[in-house]
Amino acid sequence: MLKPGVLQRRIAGEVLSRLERKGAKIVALKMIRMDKALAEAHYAEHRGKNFYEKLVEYTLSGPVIAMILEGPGIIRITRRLAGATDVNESLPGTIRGDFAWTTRCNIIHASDSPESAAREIHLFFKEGEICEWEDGNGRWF
Ligand code: FUP
Repeated sequence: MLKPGVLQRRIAGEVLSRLERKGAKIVALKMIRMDKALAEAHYAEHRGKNFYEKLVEYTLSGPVIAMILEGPGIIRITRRLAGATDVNESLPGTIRGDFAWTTRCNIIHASDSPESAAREIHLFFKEGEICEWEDGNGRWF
């Protein structure tokens, strides 16, 4: 999920391009304005932490771009491209390392396990919004 700062800063194409050029296959993509219930469900694991309220506030500060990416090892690869959560640790060359100044506004969310991916896909997408497609000869480009 590309957080509100991405559209606010006009870097949606740039961030999406990094994911795509690596080879991530987009099978669902949409721009939405999350509501409080969705933001709280999405970040339920952080409820009660000192950064939670501000995190939800940031998440609701503008539209987000939600997407489902597919590919072998996609979770690990996407999180490596995203970089470390803490902006003091995220390296140049990563999305967060290049574009995020504060940890709260760290630009991108990427599911951290197949279980959280399944949960988050269900929160953001209806079945008809997922578009499976074939990569021509079936190779992984
Ligand atoms: P990640 O899986 O990398 O998105 O990281 P977490 O699930 O641990 O954190 C979710 C979001 O909470 C982060 F993207 C930013 C925010 N956060 C803070 O604002 N402060 C913190 O100390 C930790 C996380």
